[in-house]
Amino acid sequence: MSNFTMLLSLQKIAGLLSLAGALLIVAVVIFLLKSATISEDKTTAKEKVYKLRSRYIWSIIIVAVVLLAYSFRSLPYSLMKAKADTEVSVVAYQWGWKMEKGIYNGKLDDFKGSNEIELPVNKSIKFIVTSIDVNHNFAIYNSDGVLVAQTQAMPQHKNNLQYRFKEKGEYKIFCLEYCGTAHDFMVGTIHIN
Ligand SMILES: [Cu+2]
Repeated sequence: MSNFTMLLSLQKIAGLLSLAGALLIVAVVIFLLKSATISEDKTTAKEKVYKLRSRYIWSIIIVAVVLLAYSFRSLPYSLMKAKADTEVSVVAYQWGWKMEKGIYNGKLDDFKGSNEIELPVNKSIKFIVTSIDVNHNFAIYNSDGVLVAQTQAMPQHKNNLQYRFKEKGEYKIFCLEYCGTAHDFMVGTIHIN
């Protein structure tokens, strides 16, 4: 299943959930309208409402905590800490990308890289990203055109971006930070084999 179809099915789930929520509200309103005709002692009614309210709040808290804990699983921080299998140095410039395997610590003017690189599938790749001139944004798109990872490319600063390519194919790099006239032509390619 591609990321795009996954997004679509997520949207369907969200749609069904909001429909269920709307139906629940309608049901509550109908219940309130019907029960409004039954007369009841004020103090006992108050107690009932308070009990219901605290139950309601506690169930919301429990649901929220469970959902929060569940969503932590998709945070990328553990991936970032894992040791990388391959390092790639990336230097952005007006207007293109230079990439080369390995950690580069020399002068950026001397950096020889290419805007195309071959990398292995299912390995943890650490991109060490910087810029030789202005701010750029190093953004990787898969063959479906879905953004899979990105980081800022900043002068005098190195940003680490760790990513594992799970599918073989051709990935494109675009700049997501407007950096001048030929910004749109800053395209690089990553071949995952
Ligand atoms: Cu740019």
